[in-house]
Amino acid sequence: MVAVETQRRADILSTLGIEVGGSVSGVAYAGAFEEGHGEILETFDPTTGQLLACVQTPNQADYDRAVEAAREAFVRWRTVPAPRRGEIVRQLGNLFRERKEDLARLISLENGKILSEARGEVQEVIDVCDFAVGLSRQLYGREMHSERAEHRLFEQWHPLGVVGIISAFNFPVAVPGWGWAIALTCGDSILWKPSELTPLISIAAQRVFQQVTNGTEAEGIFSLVVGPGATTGEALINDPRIPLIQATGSCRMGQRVAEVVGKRTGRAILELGGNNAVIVLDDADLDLALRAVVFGAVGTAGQRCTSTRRLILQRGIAPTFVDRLVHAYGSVSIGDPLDGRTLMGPLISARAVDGFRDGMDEIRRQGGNVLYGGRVLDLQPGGYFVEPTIVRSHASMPVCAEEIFAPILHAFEVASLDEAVELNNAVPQGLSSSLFTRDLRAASEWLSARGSDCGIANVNVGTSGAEIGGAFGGEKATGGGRQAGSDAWKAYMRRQTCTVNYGSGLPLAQGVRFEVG
Ligand code: UN1
Repeated sequence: MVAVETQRRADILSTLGIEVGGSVSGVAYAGAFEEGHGEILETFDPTTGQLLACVQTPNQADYDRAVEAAREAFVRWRTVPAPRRGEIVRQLGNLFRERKEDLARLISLENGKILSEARGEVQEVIDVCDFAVGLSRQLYGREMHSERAEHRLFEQWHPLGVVGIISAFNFPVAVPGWGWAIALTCGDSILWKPSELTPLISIAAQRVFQQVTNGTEAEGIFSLVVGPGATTGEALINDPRIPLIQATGSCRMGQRVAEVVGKRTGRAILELGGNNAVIVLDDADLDLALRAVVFGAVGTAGQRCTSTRRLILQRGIAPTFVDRLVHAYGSVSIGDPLDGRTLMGPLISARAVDGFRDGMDEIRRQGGNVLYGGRVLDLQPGGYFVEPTIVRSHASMPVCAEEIFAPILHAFEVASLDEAVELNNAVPQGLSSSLFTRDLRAASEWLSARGSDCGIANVNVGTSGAEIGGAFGGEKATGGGRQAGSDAWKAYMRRQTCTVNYGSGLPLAQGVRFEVG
């Protein structure tokens, strides 16, 4: 039985102005929350299974008003100079800084991730805001040399429009935060459809936005539509008023988004499932590798898109490493995510527990040998707890190609780096990957064109916990999108190539002659 503090839960909700089981609107636009006339959505505490609150969602008319408001806000916002937009993002980052602790507690409560990770998640928003402030003075275009005399040729970047953000429960503010911070700096406005499983966190974030932007030139640039994927999500992806959709979630969801947005020739930034592997070579620093694997596989209860799902061990160290890993798993404290001693909280929902159970059945059926865990836990009545699990698997098991969103780690043995790379690349997904070695040649091979085929390839660093400064995303079934740092901002803007003739002749490009009369 976990000790769960009921009073603490009520206190966390009261910072949102909500009583346990109370009702709250999930619809906000033009700087205010409005009544939502769609179905009522219930949100639960994954630690106890208890109802936290009832959330009003939009019907079609509410949704339309939200999109129109976002469009109007965009038309104003796009003419505000980018450094002034950056100033608003700076203030947003500062308010997230001030509110870090209470937002982290709310994340921990509604999502179930441990407090330290929840704090890290808010920090990720703060970091990306800081990044975006600098970016607001660096939305550089290039100037090329024209082949024609007395001509200038250059490109520039303009705001794109309303950005639709569809986010997942597992990073309820950090990943959508990559989108807001960058898109706002780029002069776009936001229409955000968060996960149905974590609506309260998005409502709290919307309040932060309103606190910063209301009464400024940024008023109304954030709109929130909490609603089911089948209605609100579908409305968003089908909507030609939304030129860009940033979507995070399962490969299946992403395929649907790609299909619908592609059909209307909109733009989509997709960040979908991962099936991330850590390779440990015989010469690796095993202490380092062990810590990275435990954090990657057990952290966030295996519910990151970057979670370590496959462990590829070179034969020489495989038995020792597995022994040490099993031992380490034995000391993982599972329980209330709001308790500072807990390392692993619950899964997000009863459905996620079913996914774990079904996944384990399938793994056993296909010949996987459970080395640790594998069971659903009855730690707290109504809570969604499972054991962190290690399985000795065979590469030929079809289930190893799937992303089961739970703390299940498949361990494989290989003879060589070549074999390990082949196995790493043999799954449909291509998000994150890591190699542990002390050998420069092996590391360079891993990062070469014939090495890892993933969007993220690390050396002596685990698969999860990327910094915001790099572009984040993956290849193949992971969707190909990039978010957060580096030059990911370019996807949130409209590129324009301009030619200016400051002479009195009209030379044609490519030497074409076309004389009239
Ligand atoms: C996700 O799980 O969707 O790299 C994103 C990480 C985090 C982001 C994860 N910074 O693990």
